[in-house]
Amino acid sequence: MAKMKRILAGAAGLMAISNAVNPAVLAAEAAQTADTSGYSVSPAEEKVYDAVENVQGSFRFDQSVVSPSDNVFSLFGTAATGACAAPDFVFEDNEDKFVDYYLNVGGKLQKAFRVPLSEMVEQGKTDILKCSCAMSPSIVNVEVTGIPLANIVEMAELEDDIKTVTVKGSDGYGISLSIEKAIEKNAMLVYKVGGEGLKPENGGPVQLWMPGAAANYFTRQVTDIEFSAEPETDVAQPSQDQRAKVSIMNSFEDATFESGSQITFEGYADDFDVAISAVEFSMDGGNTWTSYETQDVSTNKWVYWYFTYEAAEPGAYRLDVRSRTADGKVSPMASSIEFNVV
Ligand SMILES: Nc1nc2c(c(=O)[nH]1)N[C@H]1C(S)=C(S)[C@@H](COP(=O)(O)O)O[C@H]1N2
Ligand SMILES: [Mo]
Repeated sequence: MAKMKRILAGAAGLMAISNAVNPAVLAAEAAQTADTSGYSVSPAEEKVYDAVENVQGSFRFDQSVVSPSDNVFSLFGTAATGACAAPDFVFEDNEDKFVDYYLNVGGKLQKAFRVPLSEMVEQGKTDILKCSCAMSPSIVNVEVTGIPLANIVEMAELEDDIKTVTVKGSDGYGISLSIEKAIEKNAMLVYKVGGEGLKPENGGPVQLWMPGAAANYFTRQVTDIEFSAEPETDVAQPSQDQRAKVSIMNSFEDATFESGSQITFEGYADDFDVAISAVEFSMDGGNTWTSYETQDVSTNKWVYWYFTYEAAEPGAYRLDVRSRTADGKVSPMASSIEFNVV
């Protein structure tokens, strides 16, 4: 049954190719068999793809896949946009310099204190966390080591009216935030990224990481942690057009595959502190989507997905991918890749 369906789809696809030279015939055919004969993306784009309805494949995801290290270096590296713009992650093994580095903990406290970085290292925890830009598609997922901000909160012995924390960098930058929210978002004072120390001139030795919040919360070169009784502020929402991020990461040298071969597409999906609930695939220009649920995902990491598709009949194809979130948001724009089957 499934095989027969595929043959039919393939035959229709071949027809679309052979008719492509004659726009009138193609238009007439498209009107008759709009769903299976192929589709063109926009009137301006001449390319016609063969359509596969309800594309089937095998799907899996793995949240512990890390970004290639050159991606980590160039995260937010598009200075032109101004958003998330300074390459921050230049590595250096500087653990021996930690002895001289202190974080000042103060504000409305009974007694201000300093935490030596050397002491923090003893409490260090390693995890894979994401850092996602609020204004651009940039995201990295990387192994970081740091101490939970919760440890500092505990050391501070706060009075009941102290609800707000501001983690400040050497340039005075810092966003005030409810202590509860910061802890809920797993705020960490990170001193190692990708297994190596953060270089001081690039945001090290300590950077605040809060994976459920956008990158602008990631204060570089932390020097001061200030507690206050100011009213609590919630975490700012990222730009709506960056919600339900999705991207195909393959870069095929020659995207031509033999009929019958297995093609594995891969990429990420993320939505800040909202869980990704599904990754969806279309090979008929968005007429039909095949949805794969992603259950029990952590919002501290990206969702790195794999979709293996068996190349069917020869033709020109396009795969579109989008993500769906636990609160019903769908990627405003799908990520796409073209390939040919011969
Ligand atoms: N100390 C400090 N930390 C900072 C900033 C800053 O200006 N000073 N900019 C923030 C912003 S707006 C972003 S998007 C993130 C990540 O950007 P980056 O690649 O410039 O570090 O750093 C954040 N941390
Ligand atoms: Mo930013």
